[in-house]
Amino acid sequence: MKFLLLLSLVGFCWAQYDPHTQYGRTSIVHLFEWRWVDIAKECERYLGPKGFGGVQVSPPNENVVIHNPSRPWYERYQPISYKICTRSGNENEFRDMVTRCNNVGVRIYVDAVINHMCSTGNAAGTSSTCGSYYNPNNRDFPAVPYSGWDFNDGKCNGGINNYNDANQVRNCHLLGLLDLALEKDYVRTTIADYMNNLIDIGVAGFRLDAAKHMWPGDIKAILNKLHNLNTKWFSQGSRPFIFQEVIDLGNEAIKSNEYFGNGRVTEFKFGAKLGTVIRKWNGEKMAYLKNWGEGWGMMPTDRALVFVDNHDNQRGHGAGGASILTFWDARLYKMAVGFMLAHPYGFTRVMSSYRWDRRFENGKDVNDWIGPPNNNGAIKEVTINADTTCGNGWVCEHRWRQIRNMVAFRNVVQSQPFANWWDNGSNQVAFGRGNRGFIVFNNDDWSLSARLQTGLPAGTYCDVISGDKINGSCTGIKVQVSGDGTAQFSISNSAEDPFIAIHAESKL
Ligand code: AAO
Repeated sequence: MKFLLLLSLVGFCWAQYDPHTQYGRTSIVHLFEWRWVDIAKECERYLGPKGFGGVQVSPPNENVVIHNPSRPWYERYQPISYKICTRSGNENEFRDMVTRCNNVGVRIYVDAVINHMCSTGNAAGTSSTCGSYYNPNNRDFPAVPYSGWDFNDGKCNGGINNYNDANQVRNCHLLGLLDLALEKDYVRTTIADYMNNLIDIGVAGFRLDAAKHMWPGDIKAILNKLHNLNTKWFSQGSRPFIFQEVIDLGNEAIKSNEYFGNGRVTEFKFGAKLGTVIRKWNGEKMAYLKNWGEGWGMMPTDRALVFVDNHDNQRGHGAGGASILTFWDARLYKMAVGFMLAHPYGFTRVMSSYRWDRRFENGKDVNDWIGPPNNNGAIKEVTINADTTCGNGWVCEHRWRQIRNMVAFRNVVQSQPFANWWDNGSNQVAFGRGNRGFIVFNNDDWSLSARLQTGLPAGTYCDVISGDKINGSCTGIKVQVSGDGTAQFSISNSAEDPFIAIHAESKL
């Protein structure tokens, strides 16, 4: 019995579903296109102190350099070799980042592009971030090395025309990208060597790019070759955290649950549906969020990696469509991220973006390719303004007070049950997490005024959306919880942020 208990404990704590964040840290942030030197500094000056659990970094391996258009962000999804050598920095800088972040309790998760190499559309040459030669036409990548034998051309030589055909999706060329033959032991070992190098450096896990385009069994075979995490920072026997990018909105051949055996899976329904609700499209109302999560046809909470937007669908790539909320719709976006972070469903990832010259023609952003802020191609430093926001074109949503404070809220209410739901039948809703936190939203076109059961002990609490608790006093709205746990809430529909959140550590 004791042994079984221990086994299940081991299964939970050391397995591929566990992000291995430090105790009390419950979210990660995607620092899209940041340089390693900036991430190292951000871990020390911000993410560690503010309770972030980890960072998803852009692909660290050598990629093709595209000049037309000029240095798009997406060139990083076209690998040339597994050398750690990109616009974000070299291997020494990567190692320094991993060490410094781990030392302040912030984990690093690598975006692993292992389904394919670069596109057939690139001419042979050395236009790559480390100068390695490649010839896509001959399937020649000597810096790995891969040759014609290592690709799936024998099974399929063209693109994916039908997402209802699993064979096509997994054997053909996604977007013209050369599809690796992951059933070959040489290819599996080569990829595992790359990932093991990163594990030994100290990363905590991986996002598996385009996992939908790989057979789950091939992924499993690669994962079986991976080392345990570095014992300098992780307990003995810890397995790398795995989250697989599988887009399953419910209408195609490939299902998320085929991948559960390997690790967590990205839940794309989450952002698409939450965006629809907060925008009040299709007759949706926040009141319907009462059974959010599995009740909305989403995967089991312990398998889900959730987010409001990602680097693809914030610019019209990938899936989710126009309902996806992003920093461009800041007011609604903050509510959506606040809802995500307050709600117990899934493991949460916050997006952190850069601004670009968005320009719509016929409903499509023709500048969806624009890369990060740069000087002649070199990524610009993330500078920090006096008011703690970022400069040089970096949006840093994770530094917005409302978002940063909700990351802390989620830490404070960790493992507390969903409780005290209230709604007005429309778009005014509230819920708590046990006796540790409570949040109220007004997304109606009229004011909210209600006395609600918060579940919290009596006292005066600081609303962490409109302000901060600093040195025992509150720079925002104060909320009085009485002895019976109820409090009066008033939220104008024209408030800058029409929601209020209080928690055990915002008590004055
Ligand atoms: C670039 C150019 C291409 C060119 C290529 C090669 O844009 O025109 O052919 O170079 O020269 C990123 C960029 C791509 C870029 C690529 C390589 O997004 O634009 O291509 O780098 O540089 C599919 C995959 C998914 C993938 C997503 C973008 O399933 O894995 O496309 N995401 C990851 C990364 C992404 C990266 C790659 C993969 C490649 O996050 O950044 O690409 O490494 C359906 C399917 C989805 C499918 C979408 C889009 O979705 O379900 O699986 O995603 O189509 O093709 C409704 C439906 C929904 C549907 C959606 C869109 O919402 O309900 O199911 O419509 O039709």
